[in-house]
Amino acid sequence: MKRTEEDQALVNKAGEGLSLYQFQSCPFCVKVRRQIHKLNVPIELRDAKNNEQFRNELAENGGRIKVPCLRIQENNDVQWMYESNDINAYLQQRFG
Ligand SMILES: N[C@@H](CCC(=O)N[C@@H](CS)C(=O)NCC(=O)O)C(=O)O
Repeated sequence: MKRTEEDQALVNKAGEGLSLYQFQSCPFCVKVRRQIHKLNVPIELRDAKNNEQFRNELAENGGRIKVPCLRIQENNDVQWMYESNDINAYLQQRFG
C-alpha cells in the first residue's frame, strides 16, 4: 500500500505499539504476515517458538501459547488478540 510520506509516518508511529507473536512456518501466521506486508505497517515479529522470552510473555500475558497473537499497546492499555481472521480484520480496519 502506497501512502503519502506524512500518512506513512503516522502508520509507522502506530506500528510501534504493535507486535506479532508468531511461528515462522505456521500457515495462519503466514496469512497475517502477508496482510502486514500488503498494508505496509512496520510490526515487530516475535518468534514464540525459539525465543524463550517471547514464548513466556505470550503464555503469561496473552494467556496461552497459540499463534498468531497480536499484542496491541495503546498508552498504558495492552490487549492480546488471537485468531488470524480477527487480527487481519483489525489491521484492515485500522490501516486499510
Ligand atoms: N484459528 C486459529 C488457528 C491458529 C493455530 O492453530 N495455530 C497453531 C500453530 S500453526 C497453534 O498455535 N497451535 C497451538 C494451540 O492451538 O494450542 C487462527 O486462525 O489463528
